[in-house]
Amino acid sequence: MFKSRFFRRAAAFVALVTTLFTIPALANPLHRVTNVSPSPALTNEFYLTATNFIANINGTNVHALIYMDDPPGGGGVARQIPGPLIELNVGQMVVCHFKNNLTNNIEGASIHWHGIELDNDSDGTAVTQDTVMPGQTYTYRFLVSRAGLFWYHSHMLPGTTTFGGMYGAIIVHDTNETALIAANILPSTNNTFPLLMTDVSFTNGVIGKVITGTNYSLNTLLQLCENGILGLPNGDRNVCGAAGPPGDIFLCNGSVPRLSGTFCTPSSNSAPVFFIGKNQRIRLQLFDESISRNCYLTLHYPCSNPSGNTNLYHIGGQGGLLDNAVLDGGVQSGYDFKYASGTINLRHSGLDAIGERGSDLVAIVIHCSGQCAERSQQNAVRMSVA
Ligand SMILES: [Cu+2]
Repeated sequence: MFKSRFFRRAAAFVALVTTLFTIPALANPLHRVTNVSPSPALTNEFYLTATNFIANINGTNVHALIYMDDPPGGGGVARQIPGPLIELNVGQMVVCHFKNNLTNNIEGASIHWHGIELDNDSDGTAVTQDTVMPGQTYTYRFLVSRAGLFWYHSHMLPGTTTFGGMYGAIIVHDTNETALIAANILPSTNNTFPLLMTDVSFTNGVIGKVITGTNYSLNTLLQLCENGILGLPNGDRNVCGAAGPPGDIFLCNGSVPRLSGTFCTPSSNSAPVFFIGKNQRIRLQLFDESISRNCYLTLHYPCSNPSGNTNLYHIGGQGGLLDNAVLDGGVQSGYDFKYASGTINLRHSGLDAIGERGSDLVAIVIHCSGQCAERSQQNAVRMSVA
């Protein structure tokens, strides 16, 4: 149970403030996968197809790989990086009809439901299942047992497909969360924003990494490295350090987060900027779906010295909601986080035991007086990424 006194007080305060019109976030919106089940409350049944896709990244057309929402008869959500958002409730059955339509995909593909407990025949990893080759299909079925922030990706040789754009977010709700939102302890769903972060590198529109003028896919780099270590033909130990470092273009919900236009009047492709009524709270559901990048994030306000509480509070993640909101960062109990208190460092990997792929955060958006005059009843907040 999430029971922060801090947020109970904040909720009481917010209830006294006039509710103001809120403009939707300007970050690329995520769209929910199409649930075709005749009993949608009980079962979320959908069709995902792995397909090649031309994505425009920073003005360049790039040969990406995506999961597309592909219900029979058409009408799915627009193709984009990332794949469609899968929003579930605890107790719901998931039935996912997967099809691999990728070209030049020698390792095949799958869907691994990262962080969700399920049986081996729906796990989608190479240790439990055969790969789904181009032209083949597979149906995954599982019961959702636990709330939290999760993600999905292919897990056969996942380097190339994940780096190429094949990933998406899974958000699992439970009745505890619903009650906390209804009681105004957690921010409303209108003020809740999922943000999926990852990175990519490409040359001439082909995703991969360049070494001495040649663009290699991640899987090719790994194969060259492994062959080199084993002394096999077609090996090259010199590439071993190249697959791991982060891609050089950072993506948030599939677009490059930069401020186009002004802070108060950003252009439509600016991401991620939010306009929120005075003193309301926002909830950010952050996902780090990159191969190796950690994301350092802080909130920015359109005034130079915002007074008041500008912290991001950690309220949960892959394990569901915490019992209490906590501040990350700074020095706590003698431990130096090496990043500022009230900011977030989202780690890509569980290898260091404290890494997490998903983080649930809350912030109170303070009022910056005199700024954003054309939106005098609103504040802009912007995430920055380092
Ligand atoms: Cu995973």
